[in-house]
Amino acid sequence: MSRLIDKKLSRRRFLGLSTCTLATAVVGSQVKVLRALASSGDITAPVAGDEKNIFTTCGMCVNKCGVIARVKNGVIEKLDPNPNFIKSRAMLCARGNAGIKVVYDPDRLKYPLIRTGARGEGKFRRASWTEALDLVAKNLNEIADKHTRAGVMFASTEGTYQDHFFNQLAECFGTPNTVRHPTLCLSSNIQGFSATFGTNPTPDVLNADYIIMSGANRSEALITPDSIDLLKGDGGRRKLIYLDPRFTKTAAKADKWFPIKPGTDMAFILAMIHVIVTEELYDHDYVKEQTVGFDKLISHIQQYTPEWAEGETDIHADAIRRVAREFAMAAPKSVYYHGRRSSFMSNDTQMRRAMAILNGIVGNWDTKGGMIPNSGIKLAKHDYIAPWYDDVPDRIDAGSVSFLSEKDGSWPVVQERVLAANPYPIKGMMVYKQNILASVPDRAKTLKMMEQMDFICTIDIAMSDTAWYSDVVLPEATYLERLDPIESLGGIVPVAVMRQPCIEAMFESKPNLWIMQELATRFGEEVAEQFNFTMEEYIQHQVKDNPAILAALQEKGVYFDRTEPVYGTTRGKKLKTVSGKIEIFSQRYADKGLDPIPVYTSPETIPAGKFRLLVGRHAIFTHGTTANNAYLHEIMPENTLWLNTKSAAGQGLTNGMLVKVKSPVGEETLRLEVTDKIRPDSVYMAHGFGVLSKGLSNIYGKGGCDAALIETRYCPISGNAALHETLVEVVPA
Ligand SMILES: Nc1nc2c(c(=O)[nH]1)N[C@H]1C(S)=C(S)[C@@H](COP(=O)(O)OP(=O)(O)OC[C@H]3O[C@@H](n4cnc5c(=O)[nH]c(N)nc54)[C@H](O)[C@@H]3O)O[C@H]1N2
Ligand SMILES: Nc1nc2c(c(=O)[nH]1)N[C@H]1C(S)=C(S)[C@@H](COP(=O)(O)OP(=O)(O)OC[C@H]3O[C@@H](n4cnc5c(=O)[nH]c(N)nc54)[C@H](O)[C@@H]3O)O[C@H]1N2
Ligand code: SF4
Ligand SMILES: [Mo]
Repeated sequence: MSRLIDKKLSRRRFLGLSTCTLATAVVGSQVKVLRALASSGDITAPVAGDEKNIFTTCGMCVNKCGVIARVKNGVIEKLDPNPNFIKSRAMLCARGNAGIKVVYDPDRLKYPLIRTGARGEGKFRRASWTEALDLVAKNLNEIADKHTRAGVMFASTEGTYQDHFFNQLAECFGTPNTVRHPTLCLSSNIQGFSATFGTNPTPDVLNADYIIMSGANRSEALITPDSIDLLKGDGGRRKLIYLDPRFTKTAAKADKWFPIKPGTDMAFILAMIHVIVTEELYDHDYVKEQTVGFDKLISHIQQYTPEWAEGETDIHADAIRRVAREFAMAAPKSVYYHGRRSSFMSNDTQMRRAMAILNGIVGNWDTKGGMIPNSGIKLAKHDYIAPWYDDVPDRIDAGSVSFLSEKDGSWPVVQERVLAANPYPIKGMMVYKQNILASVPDRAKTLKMMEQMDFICTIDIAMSDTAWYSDVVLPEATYLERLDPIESLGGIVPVAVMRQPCIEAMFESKPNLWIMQELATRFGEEVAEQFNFTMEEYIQHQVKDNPAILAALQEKGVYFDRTEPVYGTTRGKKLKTVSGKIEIFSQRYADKGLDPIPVYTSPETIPAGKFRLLVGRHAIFTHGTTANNAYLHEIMPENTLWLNTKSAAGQGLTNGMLVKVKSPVGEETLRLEVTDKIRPDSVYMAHGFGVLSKGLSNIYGKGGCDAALIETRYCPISGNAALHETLVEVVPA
């Protein structure tokens, strides 16, 4: 954020602007963008008559798989996987296939809406874009006048660079308060691995002989290519060890499933390190040359014996020893897979550090079958100059956690501080592609936070709960109707993708860039200037140093510069840590008063009659977003509460009955699923039901909402929400 760092430095960063050619003032209408696209050449390849096959990119989840849209007479008839798309191994999952129902959904947002009733009552009237945008600008400017520009926050989740424009608008508007999704998802993971390796690497799933996966349900929580590579034939060579309190689809595919006690993964890992160190199974040369702090680790892990860990994890000491030995024997083609979401417990960053250290000492860094630093496809950046406002204070969550991302902030901290107006009030909120009432812990608290706002505007494609509680709702064109920027998807084999409009945007929906440009003009000339380009120009600029990228996207729907991994480029070289080596002992952590080597603390004991609430993915849904999709809804019309057979019997609860789940912050009613697929001390529910919005007509009134039950807790190092620290009671409804 420009004004958070030194003014001169930020100006220097923005000097790049002078080198990029921006066209004269064009606030392109979407039609204009489409025309520009058509005139730029054969981005779409017509098949016959009015039939077209259009390469584009799935927008149903973070993976961004390659899609071929079959379009006939202006109607998308089918979505197929793009066989050229190496990242997803030419796969399109259930959600990807159901994407058509996002476009042709009677529930989709069609027109700008302005609230007429009380907040949450769901009374809106249709408005013109001009009226709605004028109202947004008027309100945000008024709030800025009263409370400085920091009085407005911008909340968003990533898309194919769409949220970059949103965050650019935030910066140009002049607020430091951007809150993005990482602290609801993976920020402690990134922090823990970066503190150790200087970067967050990707496990080489395809080539590893031994994979330990804990807290990552890759057969349901799909991450490409890992989900597919995990199941790929390896001649029976690869072993998968899986730790999860639930018997998931990944557990079903694993060689060994350990129903670990939730929140105790660090004990398992430290005990593995204990075995590997005391039995001298680590990579001696690698540890000596490429790591710092191993000597301190030796004394540190003496206390963490497998027998001790058995008491914590409920995994037999002999099994821990066996897994540790097998892991070390298979190295360097063995990985402790660290996954993505890290929002489990408030010690999550240190738990991820333990994972990273374990990987580090067996020498699997940047070698086939090990932990590989990500690479990406280089795209030219568009720079801009954000106007400067001297009265704007620091972020509202500044100083709250040890390593706060200036761009992303910490959602749980922001929620609490906005509510307390500490250290200053935030009275306006812009939301883009984020459903905070379903994804930020403690829905009642988030509602209170929203209630104290003078103005809320949400840009979405559906009437999410967050949109339902907004004052102005703006309809974005869906991903199949938009031209989105090129995005580099980093990984072991990186690819670049782009979204192309398959049909013209329906109703009055508009792409994000258009909405941002219209708001920018309302925030003044200086801001408008920063948005003075068409999407086509933006894309052309992205590929200015490598036009082959756009050509490949047009011809094959994907760009890649290699199909095979390249290993060892960083081996023996300085890593991006302070010491240049793998940091088993982190001086940076010590300097901040944090444990320099992870220290274990037990999770809270669960009293009789209570259960730990676990949340997690479902293969056919994306977060709280797709449950209302007509095709997907048919497969799973509501969520259930998983409860172990013995626990249910103990409480007189039976399969299929309606139960009340009570937590310290909320109460939800849903149907009980009695099952042996979960530990007796835990319950689980899928995300995405129990909605407040009547605008989600398929699922309104069905199932329960996990966010309504989860308490606000977070990791003090990364600011990541801890989603699994809440204990609940289950009683008949
Ligand atoms: N189908 C589908 N795929 C997705 C997504 C989606 O919404 N739908 N979302 C994407 C996103 S944004 C993310 S972040 C990833 C998330 O990917 P993952 O992190 O792999 O998925 P989750 O299901 O959130 O959590 C993984 C598992 O952790 C288990 N678990 C809970 N507590 C513990 C514990 O203490 N220890 C251990 N070892 N396990 C525990 C849960 O039971 C769950 O099965 O998925 C991505 N892929
Ligand atoms: N209780 C609970 N909370 C969680 C999780 C959980 O499992 N349970 N998971 C956590 C994780 S890992 C993550 S990543 C976060 C995700 O949480 P969020 O960041 O809030 O993301 P989603 O829930 O996917 O909500 C995305 C919103 O964007 C809208 N949308 C979809 N496509 C478009 C589009 O093209 N344009 C626009 N403008 N809007 C669009 C959807 O309708 C939806 O309202 O949630 C976290 N929070
Ligand atoms: S994993 Fe499924 S939903 Fe996600 S991008 Fe790929 S096809 Fe789309
Ligand atoms: Mo996530």
